[in-house]
Amino acid sequence: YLVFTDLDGTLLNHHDYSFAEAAEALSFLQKKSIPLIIVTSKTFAEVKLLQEKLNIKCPFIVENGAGIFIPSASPIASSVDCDDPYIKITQAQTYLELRIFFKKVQREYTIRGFGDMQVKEVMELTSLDEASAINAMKRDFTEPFILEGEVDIEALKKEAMKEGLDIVKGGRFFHLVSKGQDKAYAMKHLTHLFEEFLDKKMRMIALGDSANDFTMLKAADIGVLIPLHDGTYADIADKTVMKSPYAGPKGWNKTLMEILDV
Ligand code: 2M8
Ligand code: MG
Ligand code: MG
Repeated sequence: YLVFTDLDGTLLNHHDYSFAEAAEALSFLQKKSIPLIIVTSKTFAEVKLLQEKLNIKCPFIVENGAGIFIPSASPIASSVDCDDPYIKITQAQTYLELRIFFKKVQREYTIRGFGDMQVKEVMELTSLDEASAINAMKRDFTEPFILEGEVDIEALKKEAMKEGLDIVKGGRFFHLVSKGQDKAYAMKHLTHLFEEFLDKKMRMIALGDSANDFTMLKAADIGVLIPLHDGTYADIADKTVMKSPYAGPKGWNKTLMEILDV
């Protein structure tokens, strides 16, 4: 198995970003050496720190699928001799390109992105502490944004598509992303690398709670939809996806333990 997981509202509690309730399943994965692959809207800087807290050194996927990072010390990277601590795989447009588009459409749409905000504002919107908010603002590929007043998000999406971009919805924010560079795409890409390296077929388990996770949940062998913090489920039109009974890390833990038959 490879376990792919979203963070906010999935492995991390929506309110305080804690993963304490997932301790049991986390240590089971460690014990069995099952790779835990983070697939998130968060940035490289945010995930790097979290990996240290989780004490894992697995490859990970940042900014909604835009970037895959493989620690150069991991076995899967052993065929290359690399000075950088991480090998980066990406086909996404850069943050600069996205910001140029963003500025242009701001003439017509009342949207406000992380690039327009001070650290304080990001802290207020996310309840992240200062250091974490600063890390969330270190974007390489995608722009989280909020709507101010009436915004025709479908029309904006069409504008984005014309430039090879797209808009997806996370837990708190909309995200301007590169078209096709989504969580499912990155998950499949990384799984393929594992399969080539290990020379065997891997089964993908994927867990997530929001619309930006749907492609990944559908593409996995086992997709798990975690309920939102209010107990309701995001509206996924797929009967093959399992529904976890509890929100956040509690549901993550329970459902993963069931799947792994512990
Ligand atoms: C943003 O992502 C979340 C994930 O679903 C959201 O849209 O609510 C990202 O910008 C991420 O970098 C940040 O840590 C997070 C904080 O809530 O928000
Ligand atoms: Mg989430
Ligand atoms: Mg997410």
